[in-house]
Amino acid sequence: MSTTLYTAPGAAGWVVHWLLIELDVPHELRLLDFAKKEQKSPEYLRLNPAGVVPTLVVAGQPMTEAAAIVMQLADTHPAASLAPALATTERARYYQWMLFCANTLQPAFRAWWYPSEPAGEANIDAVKASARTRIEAGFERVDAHLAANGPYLLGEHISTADFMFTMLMRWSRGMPKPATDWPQLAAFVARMKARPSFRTLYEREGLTEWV
Ligand SMILES: N[C@@H](CCC(=O)N[C@@H](CS)C(=O)NCC(=O)O)C(=O)O
Repeated sequence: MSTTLYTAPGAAGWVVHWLLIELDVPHELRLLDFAKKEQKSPEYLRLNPAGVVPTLVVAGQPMTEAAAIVMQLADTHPAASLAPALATTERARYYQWMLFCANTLQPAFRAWWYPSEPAGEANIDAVKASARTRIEAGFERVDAHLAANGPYLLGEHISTADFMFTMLMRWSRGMPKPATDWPQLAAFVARMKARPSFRTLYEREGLTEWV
């Protein structure tokens, strides 16, 4: 079954790429060049009409939305136990943290990185200030959660939510208060970075920051 990931270095496909490596899924990597607007090319828009990355094409079927893709990868590779069993309390918590990442934190990062989108160039400062407040509140919440319920978001068992959250932490590295300023988050990410797949991911995307 052929698998192709379209992403850009360090972008939202980072978590998908990381899980493909972690799960040992053979795949082809297509790194798009944002400077050349390759994510807006007619060929790519046929796969992902929003013109964003990632897109994962499995056996000819394109799938978009990073969080949805990683949940699907966990379910289709059950031996790795990266998602709890259906209809359990743990599964409910898993949905909660995945959606917290995708629905609460990730849009705040989109606003931080693309601040003219919500309300034009004139409101960039207000949009960034609001994004920063929301991101820091999210980190505060997870830091307290890990202190009480860690070491991972679901407790003892690692899940795709931890990989997703690590990506969001990484995106804060140049912000006024990066995620690693919170002690539990710093300890958490040190564990995630120690995974051999993390190093491979960095090599394949050609990344050097936040190692
Ligand atoms: N909700 C989407 C958001 C994806 C997204 O915003 N990707 C950014 C990179 S992190 C992108 O492709 N930006 C290029 C653009 O908007 O033109 C997902 O999670 O897949």
